[in-house]
Amino acid sequence: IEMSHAAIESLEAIIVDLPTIRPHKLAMHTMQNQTLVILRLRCADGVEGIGEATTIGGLSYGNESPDSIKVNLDRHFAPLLIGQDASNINACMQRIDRVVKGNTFARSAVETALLDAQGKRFGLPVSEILGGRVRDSLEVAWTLASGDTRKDIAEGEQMLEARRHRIFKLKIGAGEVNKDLAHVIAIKQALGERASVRVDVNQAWDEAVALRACRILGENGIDLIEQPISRHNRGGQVRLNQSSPAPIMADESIECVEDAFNLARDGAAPVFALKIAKNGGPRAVLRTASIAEAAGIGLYGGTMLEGSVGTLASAHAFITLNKLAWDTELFGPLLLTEDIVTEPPLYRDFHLHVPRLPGIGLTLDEERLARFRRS
Ligand code: MUC
Ligand code: MG
Repeated sequence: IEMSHAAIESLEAIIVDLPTIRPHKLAMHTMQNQTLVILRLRCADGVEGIGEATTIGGLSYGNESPDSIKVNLDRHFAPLLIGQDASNINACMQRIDRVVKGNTFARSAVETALLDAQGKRFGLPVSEILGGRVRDSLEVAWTLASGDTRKDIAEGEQMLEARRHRIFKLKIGAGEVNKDLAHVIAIKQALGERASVRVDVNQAWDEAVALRACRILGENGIDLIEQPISRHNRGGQVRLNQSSPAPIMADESIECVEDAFNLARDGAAPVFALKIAKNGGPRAVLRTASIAEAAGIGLYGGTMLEGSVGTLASAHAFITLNKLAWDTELFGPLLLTEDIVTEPPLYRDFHLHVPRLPGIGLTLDEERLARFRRS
């Protein structure tokens, strides 16, 4: 194959530590800050694509940590990609497929950077490179996870008042189950019909606990129950799906596109959380969306609490979809007190507005990046 004018010259993976507005309490980890991995992919035609691979709480959420993502990008992905034609995204990603197992977070950063570069090269938003957007904005849920019921209710009221969010996800599973249920019911009663209230258990319950708890949540007006039990208990997920009065959403159960197929085949969940990081990028997540659509499974635009880059990369993919029945949770940048881009994403009237600029539509702020990058 002849040398392209857009040959990939270098990949640089940068770990960035950013402060959060408050602690964010999940079943397996309490975040005191957030760590992003930003990827800069430079091409011979002068175009730079940017991508992001971000997870939650080191290794407490998934199989990749910020540190392992950086090492794997530097040592394993970069040598495969340097010299390749950046404008042929299919060829680049298939070259990775042949050699790399798993590592969907790192893969997602690469696929995002290639899409961003392609968009800048042709003057098109990533959504148009993906075939075209069918909307310009996405409704965004907020997660109430301060760990305190009264604070969460006050935060929810503020968000409603500011017209920023009217869908709330509560993170439970760390505490005693009856206390968690009381916490959820108190918040639902306070917010009432003004809000959609959902929970994310992050796999913390066993099947017996979940059987009872899902019934109580459903009877108390909770709209959606995310990943109540372990991703490994497939039989339990299928049984729970048959007994729960409130719909179940698969999150951790999907670590790759093939997981999505197997969950759909088994009838394990009527709703899928779509996350670019867990499928291998904005194109890869659309393959999971296609599987869900074919199986009659509802879609939700999920997040790994990425910063602006990963959030808008996700949004460009999600705005190409026919239907997102459960909306999205693309609020990552709003959990951070600092950003590393010149123009942060725009949130208004319950929605994230997706720019019609080339690529993902963001420019790195070099001064801020230098300040927050890990040395
Ligand atoms: C998860 O488990 O879904 C998404 C929103 C949030 O608050 O945490 C995440 C991760
Ligand atoms: Mg989740």
